[in-house]
Amino acid sequence: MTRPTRIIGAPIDYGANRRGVDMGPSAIRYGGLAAQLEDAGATVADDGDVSAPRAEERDPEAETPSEGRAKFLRETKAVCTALSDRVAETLDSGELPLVLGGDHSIAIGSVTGSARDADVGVVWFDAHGDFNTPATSPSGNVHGMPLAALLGIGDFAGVEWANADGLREENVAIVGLRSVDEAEREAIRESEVTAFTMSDIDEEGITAVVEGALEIATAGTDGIHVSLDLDWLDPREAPGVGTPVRGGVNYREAHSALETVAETGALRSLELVEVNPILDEQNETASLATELAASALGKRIL
Ligand code: HAR
Ligand code: MN
Ligand code: MN
Ligand code: MN
Repeated sequence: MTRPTRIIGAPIDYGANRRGVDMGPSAIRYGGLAAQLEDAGATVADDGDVSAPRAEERDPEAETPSEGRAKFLRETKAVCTALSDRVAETLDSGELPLVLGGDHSIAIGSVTGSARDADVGVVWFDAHGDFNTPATSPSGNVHGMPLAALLGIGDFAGVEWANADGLREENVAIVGLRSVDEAEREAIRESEVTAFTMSDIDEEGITAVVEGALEIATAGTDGIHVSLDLDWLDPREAPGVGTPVRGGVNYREAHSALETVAETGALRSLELVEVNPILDEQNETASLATELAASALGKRIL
């Protein structure tokens, strides 16, 4: 009893330091996505990719909200605006959008689309907080900023295209956090967002933590968006990511987490981001991403 699922690729790497995640959508499709989703009982349609501005048109420092840096924000805006529309249209037609990144900046498009006409909660599986702003970012890379952008933190306040209408801080849970910049840490603390760190997972176990996160994301909302950054997993399981951080969840914990998501029946939209085929080994990170998507849609492994 799965909703029909529509795949939307967002092949961009403007938000990241290292090239390669723009090939993520191809690698994930090639890694057997459609077959996995059908195994989960889904009917699958593929929309192809949203178009991305070409590299030679790039101007890294264009259109940063105010002080600070956000590289390629103009290009990110163009892609995210198109993606947001596609996600909203997909939901309107009763299908579940499955967005393939691309770097994590595309979440600005996915979540604004998902939260356009509904109240949504977000579960953010990630090693990183993604809570920087142009003023606090040590790198200027927008993939370290999408949660702050969606919630209108700092300079992102009132940035219409990047703020998610139907998303409230108290419905956001980050899961698996283990790499966070100082200013980011402060901003997360000051917000109503809940962060579950790897230490929380050590102490309470993956099931209790994910249940806690889902409680936060489903409280008073119409459904949840799950943003799965593959660097959430330990680099031993998912080597093909641009910013690996040791000490992540293992294969079984990851599956268990996404199976717990499926059990809520509240999944509204899903995205798989930060797969970097250039750094991957035998496309294993991309195929792992397809497996985890299937788990989120209700496939059980024993
Ligand atoms: N916090 C660092 C920065 O802002 C690292 C960015 C995060 N990288 C990601 N996102 N893959 O999860 O530059
Ligand atoms: Mn991320
Ligand atoms: Mn990350
Ligand atoms: Mn808006």
